[in-house]
Amino acid sequence: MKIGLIGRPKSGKTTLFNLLTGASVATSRYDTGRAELHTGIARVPDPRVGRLSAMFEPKKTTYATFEVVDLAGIAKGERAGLEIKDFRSADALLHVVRAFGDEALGAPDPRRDLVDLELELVLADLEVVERRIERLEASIKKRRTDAEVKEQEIFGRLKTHLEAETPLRAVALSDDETRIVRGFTLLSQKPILHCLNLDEKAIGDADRAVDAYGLSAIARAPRTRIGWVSAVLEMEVAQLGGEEQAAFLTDLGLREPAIHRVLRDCYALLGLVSFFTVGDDEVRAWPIASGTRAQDAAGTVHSDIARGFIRAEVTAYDDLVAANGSFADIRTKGQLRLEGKDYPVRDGEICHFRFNVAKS
Ligand SMILES: Nc1nc2c(ncn2[C@@H]2O[C@H](COP(=O)(O)OP(=O)(O)OP(=O)(O)O)[C@@H](O)[C@H]2O)c(=O)[nH]1
Ligand SMILES: [Mg+2]
Repeated sequence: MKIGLIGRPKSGKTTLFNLLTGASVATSRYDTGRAELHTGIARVPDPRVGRLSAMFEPKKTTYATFEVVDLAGIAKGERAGLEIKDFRSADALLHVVRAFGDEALGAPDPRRDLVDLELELVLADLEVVERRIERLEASIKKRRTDAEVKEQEIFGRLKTHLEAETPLRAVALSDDETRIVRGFTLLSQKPILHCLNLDEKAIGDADRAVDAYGLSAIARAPRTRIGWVSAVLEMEVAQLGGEEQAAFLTDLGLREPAIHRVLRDCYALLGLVSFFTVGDDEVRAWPIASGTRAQDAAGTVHSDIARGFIRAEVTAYDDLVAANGSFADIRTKGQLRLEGKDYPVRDGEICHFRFNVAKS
């Protein structure tokens, strides 16, 4: 799963990309903001993984991850940059919104930037949708097929919404319709997290920022979230370790680095939850779409395990912690459940899959 960073030039996208992925790509005050694309992997902080790892002392501890792509800034009316394939295939968008003053760019106006960006997405989609409708019309004129007539009806409906400047993420589609539309990688259909990049002096009032900038209505829109970070401040936090970092965060009135929350928000925006596998070799968080069946969850571990799936042994995280990691205790207490292939695995469950190795 992949999240795409988007926003105006110099809003702090690359700074945030570096924070999310632990990379160190030059930010644009130093390089001249060439239209290059950065890709990286973000690790999702999860205290449960740390706890399990402390209990099992495995050789290896693996956190859940997702992919991040960082795009060059999109100025108003400049949509060409949105065409990049690696970006269009993102599953969700992280919109970095400048909420800090800048000598060259002036006072911030997050609400304007939000509205402008949504409009760019809508206009980009409108181009795609109109092009598709033209093609379909021409094709139907030559030879009418039910499939194309249906597609024409769907795209016609999307066009109406886009013309009313409604992002498509607010439009309900059936599974069938979703499948038909998927290949067009429509941008306004992707869930979005607008992340206010606050001035470092403003983080004391961060929780009031959404109201202060007049964004409450937008925050309630479907599949839309608003979060905040101060990218510059987080850079300082990231450079400190252990107790120094803890003391610095306390001074700021923060319980944890703000970037941790952004990472978890992105993970949730992508519709992902984690199940865990534990053992002497590895404690690991596996990302799955919320509601994934046990057999498909097994498939994320290995396709052979999905193919030879027999049962999943499932334990709740809290129960395992209470038993201090003892599966013998869990068994005696009747807290180890055997579930079949259609069982929807829930966030935080510890799974052990029983399977047959297929003989060919
Ligand atoms: N004061 C302040 N400056 C910031 C903040 N975040 C980023 N900057 C600065 O803004 C400049 C641009 O940051 P980048 O992260 O390169 O911005 P970008 O959005 O990737 O820029 P483009 O790729 O050119 O669109 C850098 O000098 C950053 O240090 C912030 O929260 N506060
Ligand atoms: Mg950049």
